[in-house]
Amino acid sequence: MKKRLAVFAAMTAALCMSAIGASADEDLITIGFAQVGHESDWRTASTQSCQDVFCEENGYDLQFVDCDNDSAAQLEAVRSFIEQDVDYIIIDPIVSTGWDEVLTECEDAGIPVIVIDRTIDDSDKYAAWVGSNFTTEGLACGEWLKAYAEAKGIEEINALVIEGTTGSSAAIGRTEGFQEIADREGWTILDSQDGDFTQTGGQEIMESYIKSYEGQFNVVICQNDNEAFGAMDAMTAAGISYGVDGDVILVSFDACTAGLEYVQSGDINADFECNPLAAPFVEEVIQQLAAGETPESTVYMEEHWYVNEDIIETITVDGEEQTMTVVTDEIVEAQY
Ligand code: GZL
Repeated sequence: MKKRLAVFAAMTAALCMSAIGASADEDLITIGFAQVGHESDWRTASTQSCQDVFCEENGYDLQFVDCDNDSAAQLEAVRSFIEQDVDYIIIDPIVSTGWDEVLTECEDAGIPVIVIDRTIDDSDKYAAWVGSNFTTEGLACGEWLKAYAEAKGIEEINALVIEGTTGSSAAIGRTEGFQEIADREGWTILDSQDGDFTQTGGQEIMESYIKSYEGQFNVVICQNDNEAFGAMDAMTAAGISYGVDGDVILVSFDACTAGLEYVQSGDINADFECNPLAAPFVEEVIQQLAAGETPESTVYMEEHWYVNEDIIETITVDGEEQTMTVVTDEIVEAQY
């Protein structure tokens, strides 16, 4: 008898739990997130930010898809979210075009879309965008390099650029911004190729650059830290010195923890931050939408420009004075 009662009690408890679970699931806000991929430290932090905020404890059911840098897969992921009839869709667009058709489908399905990080340039059918100004990042890089070269008595700049993923607004903006300063200052950009924001890509492009341009370049611009790590490996293998005490000025973007550690050690001269922690700002947008309010259409993340030396304290970008921050242990400790 006791055994039957014990079994009955266990079955009842299981039914209750599943019922609670079911009703709790119905109360959760469902979010579909189509993420670029897993190509960099920056991307890992971006994904973690969303998973930390949009968790069940906070009242969310996050449907996460890692699109592995595949634009077709990303469109497919968004359409799967429409089929699931999620409450909101978050997109970090691998490339900035080819979006209007699927965003129209989201609009027709009555599902608000929030775009984060990279931009969509061929459609405005989304509620808000939360991210960084990539052109400003490129301009800041150029303005700092101008001031740094002058301070160091470097008269000629012969630069190699390792770009991010072709077609991504991050690569487009950083390239355009730096190119504007290079044109103004009469610098030579010997080459500019896509390293796909990966360490492997950075190393392979740098290896090919060394074959073609060894002895001709004194600046390498990597459009993210993982590319810079690869470029460092390639230059070290070729016996080329870089960084504060080297023959080549090495500049990066993102300023992830590992990148700032290399700035602090002097291997990377400067690192222009791109803040990946957008999720709290996205949640604010979702809460405004849920309350029937109209969110800001554009939300810029706060970012800093990091250096090893305190030679250049400020730069002026688009008429705005901006601080160059010397990396400290505390800054590295607190970074994403
Ligand atoms: C920029 C982001 C870029 C990072 C890279 O906002 O889209 O993609 O700079 C990442 O690290 O791969």
